[in-house]
Amino acid sequence: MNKNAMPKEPLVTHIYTADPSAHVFDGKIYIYPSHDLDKDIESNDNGDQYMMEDYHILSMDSLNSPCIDNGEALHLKDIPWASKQLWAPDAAYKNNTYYLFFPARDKDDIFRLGVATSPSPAGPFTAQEEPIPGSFSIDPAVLVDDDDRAYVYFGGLWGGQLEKWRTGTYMPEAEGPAVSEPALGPRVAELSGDMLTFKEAPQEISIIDEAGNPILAGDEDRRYFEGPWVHKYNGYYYLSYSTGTTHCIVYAISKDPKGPFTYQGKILTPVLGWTTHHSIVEIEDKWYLFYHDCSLSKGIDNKRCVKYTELKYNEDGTIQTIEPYK
Ligand code: FUB
Repeated sequence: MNKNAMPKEPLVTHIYTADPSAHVFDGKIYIYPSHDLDKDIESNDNGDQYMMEDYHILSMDSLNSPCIDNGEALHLKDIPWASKQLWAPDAAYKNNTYYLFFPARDKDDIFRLGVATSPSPAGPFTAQEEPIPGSFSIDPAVLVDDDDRAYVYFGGLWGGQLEKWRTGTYMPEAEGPAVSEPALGPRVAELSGDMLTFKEAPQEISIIDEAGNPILAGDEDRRYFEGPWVHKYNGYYYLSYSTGTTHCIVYAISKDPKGPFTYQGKILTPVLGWTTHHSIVEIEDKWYLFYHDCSLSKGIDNKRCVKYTELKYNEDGTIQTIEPYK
């Protein structure tokens, strides 16, 4: 039996987990993480060390309950179009169905986004035959808005290939913008009613500073790298994301789900390990940050573990910065 999940401790220790997307479905907490392999793989900037092959969904009756591993929910071999690297997933509920959104490389080594469906939030999930038409890059995060419209946010630099889509088509040799140019933003697309396709071509999200100027590519403390998450608080959309090379989770806010988003500050200072990836969810009138670090493997980048901690707002709606080891 797993112990009760304690704040800032690994939720599970029998497998390595990362990139937690947490939701409350049917009164229970479900966490959709990546499942890191227990394999020693040399790290590189392309992310070849993240060779994940399946998803396991975690659940808790409440934050005072043990965290359960519901077993294998989807395996690479059951995704007809995918070849490798099941990276950070997310889930959504609509049409009496649970949808698992995930990135994987296709047979041409290009990252695409896939969808799988299940009648149960814990799976097992059945993948669609093809990736979402027109999809690319990594880290899908889905917001089902109060008016029932659903948006998928996605994109990641370097191994996530976002630089290669600057012109709208895949250019294998393309590089990112110069340091003095606006940084690449995450992409957003509204989903169709059946949640299986984009309703429109993805748009780039603009992240700006207080003066309305775009955050520049050289501003590595604030520019978008990967791992978008959008939640709503007091009528504002909060876009949070990883800054990659500077290893923080930061956020920007907007009145519109498609932005522009105005940069606000840091949510999480660096954790042990190169990557940082999170989600933000309200549970029984309090807010929580789910995140990962590499403490379970004592610092091995591709062997991560999922944790949570409370997240607090100031009266003006800004978020208090969390230091993971205090
Ligand atoms: O887990 C693989 C990749 O590492 C994710 O897709 C990124 O967000 C980073 O956490």
